[in-house]
Amino acid sequence: SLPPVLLLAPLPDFLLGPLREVAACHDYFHAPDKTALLAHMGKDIRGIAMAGGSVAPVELLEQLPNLEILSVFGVGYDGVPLPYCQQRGLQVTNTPDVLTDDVADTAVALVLMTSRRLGEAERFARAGHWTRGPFPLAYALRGKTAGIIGLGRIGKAIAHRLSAHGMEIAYHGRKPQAVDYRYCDSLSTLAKTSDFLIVACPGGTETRHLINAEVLAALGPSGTLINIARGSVVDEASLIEALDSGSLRSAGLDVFEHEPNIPEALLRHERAVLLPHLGSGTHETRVAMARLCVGNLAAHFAGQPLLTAVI
Ligand code: 8YV
Repeated sequence: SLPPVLLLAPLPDFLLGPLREVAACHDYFHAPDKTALLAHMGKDIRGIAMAGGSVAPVELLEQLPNLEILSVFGVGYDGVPLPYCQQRGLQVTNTPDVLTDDVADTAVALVLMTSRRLGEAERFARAGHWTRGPFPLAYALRGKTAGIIGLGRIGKAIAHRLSAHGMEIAYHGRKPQAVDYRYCDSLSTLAKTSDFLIVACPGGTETRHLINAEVLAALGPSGTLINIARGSVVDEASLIEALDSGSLRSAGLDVFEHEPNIPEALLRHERAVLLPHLGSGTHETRVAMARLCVGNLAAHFAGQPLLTAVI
């Protein structure tokens, strides 16, 4: 019989198909009675499959005494309580690298959409306003500074792309790296120096509300905030205030604090470009992510080395 695996998120068919060949899937996310499912299956569950944005609370993991592995369908594992997993000897895997290019492309798209006001321009054209006069001028990228928070794999791919657009690159992270970009040892220095502040760091408690009113004030009235990482990194209330008061020019967001819910104040804001967390959302990348997510579970249950282990 196949090892029982609990599904904590809605997962695509091209993941579930191959997963069902190596595991018996129990859909916790869609279960009408989660308590009954846990009472019935909890002690047998050996694996978890979840998405990047989903959460595996300790209280749930406590009810799975035979759990061995959590496989995240995403690179971000901020929904996994890592210290608890470490202490219990649970394995955790994610899907790095395969999504780097698509997420970086999404960041560049948001930079272009905000700087050139492409969303507004598209709405303008569709509404037939062009016949009454031209769309207002926007802002160029050449010579502007992109400040990247978190120069990891995705941050570097964003830096590479934006350099090709003629932008200066600065970054902030835990430590300087052997790269040609300018390191800023504080977030407010980075924000002050940046025209576009780009969030590309992990989510979780350590980075919660890193982008607060003070950082947004340092970014200033000609600044733009871009977030392709996690909604939790940005204090959304402060962001809305900054946009409303004009102390920030614009924002390009693929992630939100309480997604899929987006605050009304952002929905109605002309200078906010909003995407529904689609950074890695291409056929090619999601299939590659699914292969890793299932491959890690399959490898574990076959007693083979994990493909992409976090711990
Ligand atoms: C996905 C993500 O949206 O990789 C991540 O951390 O947030 C995204 O790639 C998600 O994991 C797929 O549902």
